[in-house]
Amino acid sequence: MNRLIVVSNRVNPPAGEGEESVGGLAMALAAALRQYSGLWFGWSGQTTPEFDGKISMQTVGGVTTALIDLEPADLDEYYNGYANRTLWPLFHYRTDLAAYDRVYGEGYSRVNRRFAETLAPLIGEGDLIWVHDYHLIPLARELRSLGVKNRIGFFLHIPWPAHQVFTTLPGHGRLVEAMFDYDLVGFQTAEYRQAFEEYVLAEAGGAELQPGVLTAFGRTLKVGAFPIGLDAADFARMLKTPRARRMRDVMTAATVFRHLVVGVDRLDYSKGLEERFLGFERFLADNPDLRREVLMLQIAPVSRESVDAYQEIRGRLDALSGRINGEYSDVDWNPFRYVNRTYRRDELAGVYAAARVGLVTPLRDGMNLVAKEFVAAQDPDDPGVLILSRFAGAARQMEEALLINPNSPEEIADALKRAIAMDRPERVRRWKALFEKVEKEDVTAWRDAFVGALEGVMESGGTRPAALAS
Ligand code: GDG
Repeated sequence: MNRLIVVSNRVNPPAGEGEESVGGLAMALAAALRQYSGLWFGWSGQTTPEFDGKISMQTVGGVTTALIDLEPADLDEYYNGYANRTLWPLFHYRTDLAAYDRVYGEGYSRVNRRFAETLAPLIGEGDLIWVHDYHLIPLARELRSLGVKNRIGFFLHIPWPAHQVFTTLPGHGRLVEAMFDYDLVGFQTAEYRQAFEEYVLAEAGGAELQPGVLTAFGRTLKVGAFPIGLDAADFARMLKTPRARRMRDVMTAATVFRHLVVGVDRLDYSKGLEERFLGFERFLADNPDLRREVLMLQIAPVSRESVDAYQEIRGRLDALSGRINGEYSDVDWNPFRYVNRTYRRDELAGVYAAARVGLVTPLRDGMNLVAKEFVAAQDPDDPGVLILSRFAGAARQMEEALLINPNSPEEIADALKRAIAMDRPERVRRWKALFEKVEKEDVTAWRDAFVGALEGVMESGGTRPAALAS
């Protein structure tokens, strides 16, 4: 087996039992690497006054990590700048929030070069390199310029936007050209892959040589859809822990004679939280007879606080949750609980287990692992109902959920009513179909499919240009 080198912006191996960091990517990568002899390379999350290329290596939770510090300007221009103020909003269709600044682009290139220069000496012959997410799109280009000839794959965790949206990015051609220095590029769904192909064909003068093999910029590239999944076995183990059970019991006791509706999201404008709150408000307004029968709990730990759009949405959510409780609370009862704390993963599992409805309504989402966690946590004999946005990548696999348009408060309100009224046989039937997929299409299947495809690049004759093939 070849050694696997995973590269991502942040490296967050599990700190301890149940204490993994918030964010789908971190969850998935820790799980994927645990069973692989390999290395996880990336930013430590710390800054240093002057970049020195120093690598700190350690082994945590069975995973070997190689961490570098970045300069404060890197943090501003690369991370908070190009990654989170330009690419993130744009790829989530928020062109209104996307900021374009030459300094951001320069920071992005500089940090990708720094990653490449520090990583290159660690790469051995035959190592497979797997780069993750939108922070590091040009990394293969930088590595190739340093003479690295290994197979390099890239996986995009967020959506690939439609052609018309993507072309609003200044310098879009350069970004896509850099992607052709990978051997394999993976997307969460076939829809994102198709959007990428459409761009290559329409905008870059490329062609499809055969299904899943594109040519453009004088190079060829393999592309594929690899839907990410949960570490289903670990999640099942966690559900049985005393902490998870206790949390389930606490939440069950707190909702006697009431149904718990739960949402769990990083506090991000792509997650559709405002629209969800409005949908719940509409449900309360439309259904006076059901008001006392539900409690909605929204867990939303804050993220990316130094980006202004995140501070603004936080303010709006505080106001909305206050308005809903102000309007509908009674002396002995309130309908809505909104918390910004971060919970342990085992505690979250317990919360999901106690819930009758999982409300997952992102406006755009590459995949969405919360939808899968909710399904994995349900009691097979009396499962809850998943309400899922049709704009989450997960909707492509999870058709048995109640699929809704998250922009419509009416659709959210109607789906809540339907979920609460749904009889047990229908809940069991829907849940079974969903659970089978969550279990089977898990993080191991995802990793094996991607790494297998990357390994296959050379074996099938190589799709890299002759000049680069080793
Ligand atoms: C990106 C893509 C894609 C949430 N609150 C707490 C907590 N979480 C955990 C959830 C879940 C994870 O964070 C969030 O994962 P998502 O998949 O929903 O979303 P992103 O963070 O935006 O991840 C996404 C993913 O990458 C993987 O490819 O699915 O589309 O945007 O696991 O449970 N975890 C803890 N405490 C919390 O309070 N411990």
